[in-house]
Amino acid sequence: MFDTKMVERIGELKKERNAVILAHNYQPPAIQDIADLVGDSYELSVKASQTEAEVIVFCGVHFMAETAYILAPEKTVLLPEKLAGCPLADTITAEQLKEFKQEYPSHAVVTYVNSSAEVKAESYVCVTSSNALKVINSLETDKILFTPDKNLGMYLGNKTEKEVRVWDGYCITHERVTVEEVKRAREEHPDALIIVHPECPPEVTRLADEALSTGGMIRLGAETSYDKIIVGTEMGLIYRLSKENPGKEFKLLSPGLVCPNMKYITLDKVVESLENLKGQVTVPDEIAVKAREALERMISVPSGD
Ligand code: CIZ
Repeated sequence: MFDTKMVERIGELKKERNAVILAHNYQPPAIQDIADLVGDSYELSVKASQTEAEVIVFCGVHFMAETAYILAPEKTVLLPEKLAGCPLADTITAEQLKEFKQEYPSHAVVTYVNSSAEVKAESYVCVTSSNALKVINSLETDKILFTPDKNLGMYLGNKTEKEVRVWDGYCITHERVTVEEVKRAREEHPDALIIVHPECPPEVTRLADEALSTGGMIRLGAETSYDKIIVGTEMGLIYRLSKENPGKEFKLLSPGLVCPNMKYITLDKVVESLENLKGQVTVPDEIAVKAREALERMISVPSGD
């Protein structure tokens, strides 16, 4: 089927199934274009918890679909490609987190939303990069165990007065960005603003002009007076930034900023998923109940970095 036929078919199936399509900012252009909402994990979680649709097609990776199910267990949540995982989420298991907690029993566990449902269930609160600092500063305790992303955790540790101990996980895509790439971008584009994601290594975030979540990058893209912006996050965001700000130039900081997991979902997989309700994601009740508490604490703190 040609793309236009598939887009039409998706429209028909959406009506038949009473479905909503949510797509992460890192999804390929064709998927962003058919989505009802394109956003970061915070925005997509809020939408999942509030939608009146009966079916949620989640175009992203597995933990995002799981999060949608935990927040809206009465809905059918579909992930059109089951291989779409998150290597960062896989860097910690619930068992490992239990051991980490035993080592630091007086610390509160703050978990990045890029984590499994089981890990969320062992956490006090979840965060996204857009509200992590606000969440940490809102907690009564001064001692934080941050999982699983060490780079985001160290970034937050430098921004807060609190003690932040980090788990040794990282995003393989953001971890690849180097200091040399930032220096080269500065030399080649002295008139540009350089923004990076806080999942990048600390030496990279230190050299950039700003470290921001994808939601923060979208806001900055619209508001900045710079007309050239070098972007240090997954390439999918460049499409949205360029589409929403046609007068500005957005360039990818590093050719390595491609997450293969975010590219698995295609239009034909969305059609197949909606036709056959293929790729349903669920979470056992006992895990979902505890994970929901941590996610609801996250959602109660507004995003905006
Ligand atoms: O929170 C998210 O959606 C991710 C993975 C990155 C970001 O900064 O939006």
